[in-house]
Amino acid sequence: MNPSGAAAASADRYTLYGAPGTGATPVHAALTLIGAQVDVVNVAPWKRKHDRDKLAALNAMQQVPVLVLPSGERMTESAAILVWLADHYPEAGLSPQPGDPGRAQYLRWMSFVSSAIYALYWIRDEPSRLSEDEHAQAEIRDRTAERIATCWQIMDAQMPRGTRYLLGDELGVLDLYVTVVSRWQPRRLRFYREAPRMAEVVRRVDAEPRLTDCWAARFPFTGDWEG
Ligand SMILES: N[C@@H](CCC(=O)N[C@@H](CS)C(=O)NCC(=O)O)C(=O)O
Repeated sequence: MNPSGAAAASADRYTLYGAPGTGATPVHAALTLIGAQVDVVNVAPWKRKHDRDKLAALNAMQQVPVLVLPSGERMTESAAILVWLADHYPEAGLSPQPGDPGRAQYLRWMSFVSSAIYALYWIRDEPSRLSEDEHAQAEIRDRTAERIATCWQIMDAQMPRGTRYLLGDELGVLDLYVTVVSRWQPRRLRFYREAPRMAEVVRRVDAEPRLTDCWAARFPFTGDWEG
């Protein structure tokens, strides 16, 4: 990042709604790399009615992340937030910018992670949303785990080879997104098997020194975190 870009970013203050380990985590990681200020509001809507009520005024879907921009405008949808941040701070080098030959594939995979994988957690995290039957719920958990694994395989097979990160040699928002979403069920050990190319990348992002404090605060590597 160039020094004038860093100074501009550090004057910007965001409010980020979302508990540790949620889709707010890649957003926090992006804001950390950008150098912007972040006030965090730890809401866990799947756990507490109080948090759902609090979120309802900000996001009718009662989901996190919600990001309040310095202008006061509110954004939801993790992929859109990450794309917007990377576009808004081009000096941070977090995405191929409009006009870059890598832009189409970047947008394609950002959308893929959101729509093909992340969206399944609305069902996986609470299978009773689709069925009251406990056997059916177990089946839903198994089948969504398989579907997520297949999606990672499909994505892995199409990632370029020989680059440090998913789309090149610069760490970008797609890397942050995959690094966090790959930690959700069925978790990392399965992900490493299904997506060996992306496994190398997420391990590199886990170990990124600029993100050490962010990971420790927002998604610590503790217990049997890999699964
Ligand atoms: N499409 C949304 C999905 C957000 C989402 O599912 N967030 C989860 C936490 S990681 C949540 O708030 N779940 C509560 C619920 O869906 O009731 C996005 O990409 O931001």
